[in-house]
Formats: sequence, C-alpha cells, structure tokens
Amino acid sequence: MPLERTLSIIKPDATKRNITGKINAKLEEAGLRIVAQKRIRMTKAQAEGFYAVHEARPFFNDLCNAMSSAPVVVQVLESENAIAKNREIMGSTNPATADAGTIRKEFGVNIQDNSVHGSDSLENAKIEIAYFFRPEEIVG
Ligand code: IDP
Ligand code: MG
Repeated sequence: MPLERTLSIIKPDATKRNITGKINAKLEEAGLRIVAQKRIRMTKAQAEGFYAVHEARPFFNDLCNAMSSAPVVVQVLESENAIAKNREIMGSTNPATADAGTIRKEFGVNIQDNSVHGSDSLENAKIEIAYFFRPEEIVG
C-alpha cells in the first residue's frame, strides 16, 4: 500500500500547556512519521483561510480567534493510510465523547479546544499541506 500524507496541527490549547511532545509521542506510537514540522503563530486571516469551509458555522469566529491566540505546531504526517490512521488516534471532535486512548480524550479541553487538527480526505490533505509547507520542507 502506498504512503500517504496528512496535515496535523497541534492547536493553541496544547502548545499553551506544553504538551506537544506528549502528542507527538501518541502520533509516533500510532505509526505515523513526522516528515515536516514547524511552530508558527497563525494570524486571524490565516486561520480564517484555513477553516474557510466552516465560514457559515456559528463557531467560526471563536474558532479562528482561538487558533490565532497562541502558537500552533503544523506538521506533515506520513504512513500507509495516514489520513484515517491520524483521525483514529485523534479521536472524535468532542473530547467528551472521544474513545479512550485517543489524543482528544486524553488531552482535549472541550469541543473547540480539542488539541489537534487532522485532514479528513486525500484531497483536503493536499490542499492543507500546501497551505503551510513548500515541497522542499517535507523530508520523507
Ligand atoms: P474535526 O476537527 O474533528 O474535523 P470539524 O467539524 O471539521 O471537526 O470542525 C473543525 C474544528 O472546529 C473542530 O476541531 C473544533 O475545534 C471546532 N468545532 C467543531 N464543532 C464545534 C462546535 O460545535 N463548537 C465549537 N467548536 C467546534
Ligand atoms: Mg475537519
């Protein structure tokens, strides 16, 4: 099976609590390789562009404020089935109902501050990776 790549973001709620290493350990234990990674502070406009599909949702403005409120760690993860594998180890959107052992269950604060983002399809993974990384920054 071919290698696949997905975009992951360690969100501000997690960088603020200094648990990026704990989250990376969960990703690596799940078999995902971190093939690119950088810590950035998103502008509000950058967050709005990234979450443009959610523009009409009631939580959009608060979400974009939160995503630009502190640093994030953006990363490219690689493995077979990386998109599904990452979604599985992340857990469901709401930490309260996420499965035991998932990142969101262990570390998420609430449905907004749920510690991680992960691409949801191959098409979106390509778009989201290109939003933050130039090809030469990704070293597989
Ligand atoms: P996902 O991150 O599990 O793919 P999405 O539905 O794509 O979930 O939502 C994107 C992000 O928007 C979520 O990770 C979370 O931070 C935020 N979000 C989603 N639903 C809600 C909500 O009902 N209230 C507040 N924030 C939400
Ligand atoms: Mg999503």
